[in-house]
Amino acid sequence: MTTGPRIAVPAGGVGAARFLRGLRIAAPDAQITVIGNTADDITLFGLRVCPDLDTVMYTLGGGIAEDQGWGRADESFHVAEELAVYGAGPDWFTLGDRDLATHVIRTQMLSAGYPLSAVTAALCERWSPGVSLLPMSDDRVETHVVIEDAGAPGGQRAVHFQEYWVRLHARPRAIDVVPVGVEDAKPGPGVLEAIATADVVLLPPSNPVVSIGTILAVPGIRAALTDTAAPVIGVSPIVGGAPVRGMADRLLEAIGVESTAAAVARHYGPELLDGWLVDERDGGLVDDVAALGIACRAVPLMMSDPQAAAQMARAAMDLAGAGRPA
Ligand code: FO1
Repeated sequence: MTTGPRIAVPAGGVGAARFLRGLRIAAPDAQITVIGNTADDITLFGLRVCPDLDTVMYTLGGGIAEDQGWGRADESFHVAEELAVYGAGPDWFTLGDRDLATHVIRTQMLSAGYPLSAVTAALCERWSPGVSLLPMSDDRVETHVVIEDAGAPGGQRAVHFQEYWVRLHARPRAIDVVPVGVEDAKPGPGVLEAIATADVVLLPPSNPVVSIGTILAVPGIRAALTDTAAPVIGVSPIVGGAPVRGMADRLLEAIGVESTAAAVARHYGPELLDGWLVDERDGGLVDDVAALGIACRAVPLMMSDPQAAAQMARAAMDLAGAGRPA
C-alpha cells in the first residue's frame, strides 16, 4: 500500500523519463501518475509507434538504450536492414528488432479495438515502470510542423513532427506547430482525476511546445491544472539560454517565445505554475520569475545521472512543500 504523496506528471520523452527516474528515487513511496504526450506518435510500416510513452516505459522499466534515451538496450536492426533492402521507407526513423515487438503488440491491440490507454496498461504489465502511465488522450493527435520550403506552393509545407525532428534535424525554420486533431481530443481515462486528486503536480524539463504544450492543448487539461488545489511545480528545460538537449529552441521560436528559463515560465503562466526551478547558471532570472508571481529557485538542473535527477526531484518537491504563494 503506497502511503506517499500522489504526484501527477505531464510528460514528454527523454527529459521527462530521466526526471521520473530521479523522482522514483527521491520519493519511493509516492503514487506517481504520468500523463504521457502522444502527439509525437507516428504510423510506420503499418505499426503505431508512441515514442514518448515508450521512452517513459522503457526508462523506468529498465529497458532503455541509455545513451540515446529512446529505443531498447541490446538492440539489433535485422528487420530495418531487410526493409531497407526492399526499398521500403522511411529509412530515417530506425526501429530496432526488440522495439518492433512493442509496436506489433500495440498495433494488434489497437486493431482489436482496445483504446491506447488499455494498450499502454497492457504493455506496462510487462515493464512494471512503477508509475501509472496514462496517454494524454485515447484520441489521435499528431503534431505537424509548418516549415519554410521555397519549392512548395506558398513557400511552406507541413511535415510530421518526427520528420521535422529526426530527418530534418529541426534545420528548416518552423513557421507554426500544429497538434492536428487536438481540438477534438478528450483527456484519456484517469487523466483529469489524477490531476484533481494530486498532492503535487510536476512539469518535468520536457519540450514546452511539442510535449507539455500538446498535453496542455487537450481540452480540459490546462483548466484542470489551473484549478487543482495541488501546487504545480515546473523544471526549466532551458539552461543558459539553450535547451539542455534536443532542439526546443527551434520550436519556441515558432511560437514566439524566447529561449530563456524566464520566458518559458512566463509562457506557461502564473495561473498554471506555482513554482519554477531554474539552473544555477540562470540564478539571475530568479527575480524576473518571482515577479510573475511564480516562486522560483536556482538549483543544478543537469541530469547527468539518476542521483542528480533525484536531487532535482527533491528540489521540486521542496518547492511544492513551500506551498502555493499566499
Ligand atoms: N530519434 C532519432 O533521432 N532517430 C531515430 O531513428 C529515432 C527512432 C525512434 C524509434 C522509436 C522511438 O520510440 C523513438 C525514436 N526516436 C528517434 C526518438 C524520437 O524521435 C523522440 O523520442 C521523440 O519523439 C521526441 O521526443
